[in-house]
Amino acid sequence: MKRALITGISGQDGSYLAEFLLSLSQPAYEVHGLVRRSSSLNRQRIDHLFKRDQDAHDRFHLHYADLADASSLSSLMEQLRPDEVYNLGAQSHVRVSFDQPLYTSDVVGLGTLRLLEAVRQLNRTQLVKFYQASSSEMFGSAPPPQGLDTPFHPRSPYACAKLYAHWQTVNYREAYGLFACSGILFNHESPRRGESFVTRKVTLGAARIKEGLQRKLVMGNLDAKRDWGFAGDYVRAMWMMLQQDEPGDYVVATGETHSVREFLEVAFSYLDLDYRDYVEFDPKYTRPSEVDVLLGDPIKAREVLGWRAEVDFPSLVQMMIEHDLELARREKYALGYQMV
Ligand code: NAP
Ligand code: F7E
Repeated sequence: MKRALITGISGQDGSYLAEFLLSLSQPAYEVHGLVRRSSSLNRQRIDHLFKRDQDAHDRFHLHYADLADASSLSSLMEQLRPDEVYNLGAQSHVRVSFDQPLYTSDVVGLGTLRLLEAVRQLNRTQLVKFYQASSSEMFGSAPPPQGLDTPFHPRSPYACAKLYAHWQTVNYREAYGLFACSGILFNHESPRRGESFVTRKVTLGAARIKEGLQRKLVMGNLDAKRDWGFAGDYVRAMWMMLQQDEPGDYVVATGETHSVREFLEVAFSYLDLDYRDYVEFDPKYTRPSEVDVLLGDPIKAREVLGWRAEVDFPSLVQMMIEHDLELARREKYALGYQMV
């Protein structure tokens, strides 16, 4: 039985990764997640993992700790002695990072270093493999396509902090021989995506408009282009990186790019609506410095890991729209019920 520790387990990727690891049998995994204390519980994405079969339930555990608190990380590492550590925890919203640059840098940048230090101590007595959730935002304004040889040019406090964490990961590999991998993942989405990221904002908004629960959708820059894949596909790549003989860095992407406007068009048209009748602009949703075009080159992931994205753009939009339409219908039903 292998033991994995995941930071950010309550987030989109953490939930899919935990689900994936628990589904494996050769080897089977015991999955430990780091959660931080909040005044109300925030476990909607992982609740179902406790309700699976008894066997999976017994192999799934949560622990209080925080990337801002080094002592909690080293205690956890000492107590659990994991074989694999996946660092997915982050203040992951790019727009918010302009409002909270110091906090974002602390959790995303120094938080990774705190965790790497705890891993380095444990690695003296046993092999610990480390995965760092790096981001295509690190490429920023570098012209597309962006691959492992593309120079970085970050355009937000979030991206600068991720770049710091990326280089610390590379340096811990080179300086201490740590089995540390940096996965540079392009945008990946799902029905579990946070509601304030653009794809989910669109699919939730379109579904609520369809059901008469909302009249308009207020957005920022519709010309930005992103390489959007499905989160469920991307967590497989994280695991594959740690199963190689040698550690390394990888770009994980679909190799296709679409604008926010195209996403709107496809999403609304699934519901027989024209987005132009509903979308309004507000500069508060723009960023002081934007990343215009992201388009990844995942050649190494394809050739070395044998990984490729299985869900294409139209299927991803459809999956998210169908999920959010069901949510909107339930919301409408609950509202009607309250009025009776
Ligand atoms: P997400 O849904 O925003 O989840 C972030 C997770 O980090 C949540 O579980 C959150 O916990 C946790 N967290 C936040 N602050 C923390 C702290 N101080 N200590 C410990 N945990 C903390 O993000 P995601 O989309 O799953 O992304 C996973 C990782 O990949 C992140 O590092 C993100 O920056 C990176 N990434 C994402 C993408 C993408 O397109 N999704 C692409 C490239 C890289 P709470 O639930 O308590 O808030
Ligand atoms: O924005 C534009 C916005 O917030 C995408 C994170 O997971 O992926 C994500 O970062 C684009 C940007 O994601 C709205 O200006 C227009 O150009 O969904 P997003 P992101 O900034 O690309 C990377 C890879 C990460 O690592 C991050 O953690 O959409 N946009 N109008 C809007 N964006 C938002 N959020 N809201 C709007 O109303």
